[in-house]
Amino acid sequence: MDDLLRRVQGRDTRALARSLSLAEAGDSALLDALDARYAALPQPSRIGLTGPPGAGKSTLANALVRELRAGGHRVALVAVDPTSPFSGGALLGDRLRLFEHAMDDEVFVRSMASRGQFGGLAASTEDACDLLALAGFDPILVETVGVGQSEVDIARLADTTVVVLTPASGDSVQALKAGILEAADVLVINKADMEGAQRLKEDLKEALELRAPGKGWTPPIVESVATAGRGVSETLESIRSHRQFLVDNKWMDEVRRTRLEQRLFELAQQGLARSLKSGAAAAVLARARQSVQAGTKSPRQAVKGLIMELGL
Ligand SMILES: Nc1nc2c(ncn2[C@@H]2O[C@H](COP(=O)(O)OP(=O)(O)O)[C@@H](O)[C@H]2O)c(=O)[nH]1
Ligand SMILES: [Mg+2]
Repeated sequence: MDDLLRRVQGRDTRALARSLSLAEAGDSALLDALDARYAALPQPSRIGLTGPPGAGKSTLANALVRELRAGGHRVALVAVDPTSPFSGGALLGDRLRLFEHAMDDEVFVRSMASRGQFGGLAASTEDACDLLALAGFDPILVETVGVGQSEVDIARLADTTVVVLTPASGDSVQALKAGILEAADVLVINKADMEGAQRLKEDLKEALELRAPGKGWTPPIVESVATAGRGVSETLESIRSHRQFLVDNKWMDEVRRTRLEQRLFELAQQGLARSLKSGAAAAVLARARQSVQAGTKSPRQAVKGLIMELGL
């Protein structure tokens, strides 16, 4: 494994692809080897892209990759689709993107369709980001579908979160409901070539004014037509401004601290849940289950007893 990671570090694309598959499968030898390099991992900037399905996230991400690449960056894109039924498979559009950049060692595109067997979506995406960092990619773009919890997940994964909306499907109302605005550092109205873009912009401005005062950053609203490359440099410019804002106000460290804290907590929860199913704890859990099934204890009482008995 150490040899594999040395090759990743040496920017071997095949080794990187293989290590990502192993990490996704929760391979403990790989993850241990990665952890052994933890202190020396580079800290590339991470850009999240989220929004409803069909908003044009992939199209925009692809355009951003092209622009970053032209600017001399070595850039990676991870597309995570928690709604996708297949594991490890890539959607057609993603395959096309893989193809576009196939001959370019300075661009790496990867789809992650599975939730990861050992841990949540966020956990395996974090590992993927670490491996890409090891391979020298900077920045790393992470695209996720903004459904349910995932936009919150991505907000903590990324230094800057770009929320992509479109006038096509009455997204602004939806966005407010899902709390997607709270996650946004940059707002993109994509498909600005379609009717309703101005209306959506007004709605978003209004919503931003109602938003709880943050750390002094108001998300800029960028209009784009990703298919025509319009608004791509403006999006990139807004991302850079947000990053500069984080640096200038010394927020970057806090962003990373919060991320580490949440990652630690998530891994602790997973670890505890796993150890509950084995060894001495398993017997305690079995007894708790019996008393709940016999009706002598409520589930809450049983858990309280279990936690006491385990000394937690
Ligand atoms: N009219 C128009 N169509 C777009 C634009 N951007 C993307 N699309 C189209 O919208 C569809 C969904 O795009 P995709 O990038 O796959 O969306 P994602 O699900 O958010 O990743 C595709 O058919 C794109 O060609 C745009 O700016 N204007
Ligand atoms: Mg997509």
